[in-house]
Order: sequence, then structure tokens, then C-alpha cells
Amino acid sequence: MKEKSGIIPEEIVQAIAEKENVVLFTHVHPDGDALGSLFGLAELLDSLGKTVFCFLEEQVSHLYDFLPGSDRAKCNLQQLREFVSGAESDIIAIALDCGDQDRLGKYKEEYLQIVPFVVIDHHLSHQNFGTYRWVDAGCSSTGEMVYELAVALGADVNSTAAFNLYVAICADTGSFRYDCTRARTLHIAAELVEKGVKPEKVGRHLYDNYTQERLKLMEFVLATVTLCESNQLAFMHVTQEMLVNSRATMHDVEGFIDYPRSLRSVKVAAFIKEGEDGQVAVSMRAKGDCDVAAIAKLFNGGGHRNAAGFRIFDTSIDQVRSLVKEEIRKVLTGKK
Ligand SMILES: [Mn+2]
Repeated sequence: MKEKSGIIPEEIVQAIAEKENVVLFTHVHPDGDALGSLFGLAELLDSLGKTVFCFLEEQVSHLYDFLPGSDRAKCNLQQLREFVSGAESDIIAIALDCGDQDRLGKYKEEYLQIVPFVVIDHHLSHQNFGTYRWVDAGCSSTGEMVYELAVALGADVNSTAAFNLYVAICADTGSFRYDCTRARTLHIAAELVEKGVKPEKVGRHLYDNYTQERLKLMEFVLATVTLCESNQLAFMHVTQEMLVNSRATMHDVEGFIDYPRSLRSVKVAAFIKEGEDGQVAVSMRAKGDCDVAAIAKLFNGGGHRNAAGFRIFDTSIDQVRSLVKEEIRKVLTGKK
């Protein structure tokens, strides 16, 4: 089980090449990188003549149902079981963009019984699981890694696969703006454009795809922005009541954190989301050298240096804000 940075472990390439049936997993509440990587890889494996089962615990959010292949996602556990038992031993599972096994979802123990179980991920906070792992925190996105895998497998990257992978890379790099964007990222993006991706079309789907409900929710959420620590730290939150009043869903908040983050003085933006039944989720985004993955880890969360999050149970927005404020303050004042 070797994990070499930038090089795909040979046993992963071999195991995928050998098996006929493939189950693809990703993390719960999948984002653009998770879904673009999943449907992109599904298309690549199709082209290699494999039988692919894309499993998701929840339906694809309306923000990403434009992804070609999103209609092939199956959320039915029984169907998954039938696929697995029908394949006998000629099967492999691949989990994409999943930083720890808890994020696989409710039935993770059952999924992990599929052997071999391959893990492809780029989270800095990655916690090892599965049979074979390729974890490279130097990659901007799992989409970038899936492209490298396609090359290693000799798979044909057709325009459908290319579109999905391009969306995945855009999603995790903020369309090539974040720190994780490397020369290799742009080379891969250029290759995907050569395969037929229209960047303008991707941009339209990702950024000009609001519903009125989402815009209404954004009005409510942006009204909660507060600044502290000499305007270096921004907080905002969303409540269940705001969701009801805007008729939007929690999916709709994706990307909202970019607004407080965009303030010139802000080094860290934290977005607190009131879930159902006393659960509160926090997303953090940082600029420069502030490591929010380390802060998320204090609360049993994880992520990347500049983008991380965690969840707390039985708490309130106010309580979470003061807890997080204290930890971020330590980082900003250099006391940690
Ligand atoms: Mn990712």
C-alpha cells in the first residue's frame, strides 16, 4: 500500500484494469469536485468496456444536475447490493474525494466490504481507509487525479468525461483562482478544452444558474455578515427559518461563503449552518497562509488548508460562533 505523491500506485491501475464491475462512491453532500469526478470516471470506465454503478446516498442537487451522467446516479441500497452480489469477485469499489470513511455515508461498513476498495483523494486531512489509496494533497482536485488515472489506464477522455472533469477542477479551484491551482492543473484544463470543453458553458452552469429561491436565501444570509478581529475574520450564518422563508434548500448555500471571503480585509470567513435537530455545520475559507484545516481538526472535521469544515451536535449558532472565533483568533494573532 504505497502512497507516492503525484504517481498513481501501480496496484490501483492494475486492480482497475483487471476488474469488470466497478462501484463508484464519493462523500456525502457531494460538491462539484465529487460529482464531476464521479461522472467523469464513470464515463472513462464505460469507454474501457466496464460495467459501472454510480452510488450516491442522496439525489444529485439541482446545482449539479447539468452534469452529463448525473441521471445515472443510483441512491437505492438494494440495487447496490444486487449489483455487488451479481458481480461475485469480479468487482472493485472506488471512493472519490472522500477524506475519511465516515464521509462515505450511513452504510460505510457495508460499502467497505467490497474488496478491493480503492481510495482516490486530495484532502490534506485525509484519514486512511480502504485497500489501496492514492492520496495527493498537492492535487487541486479529485478531478485532476481522475484525469491522471485516465492517462494511466489508457482510457479515451471523450467530451462528456472532459466536461465532468473540467467542472470538478473548476469547483475546487474556484475556477483556477485558489492556491491549489498549479501549472499541472492548467495543463490538464487545457487538455480538457482540447477534448471539447467550452469554458464559457461550464462558467454559465456553475455561476449563472441561480434560482429566485437561492437569490432570496442569499439576501437573508448576507444580511448576517459580521466582521471582527480588525475586519480579518468574517462570520455569517443560515438558519432553518431562512430556508423556509426563501423556499430554498441547504444545497443552495454552496458558494455563498465566497462573498465574505471576497472582502479585502478578510483572512478567514466562517459560515455557520443550522441543520435539523440541533446539528450545526461550519465551513471555513482562508486566504494566504492561514490553515483552517488545522482548526477544523480541533472539532473533528477536516479539509484543505484554505477550505475546511466540521459539524457539531446539540449546539446553537451563537455557541459555535464563540468557539470558532476563539480558535481563529489564536491563528490570526499568531498565538498558535
Ligand atoms: Mn475535492
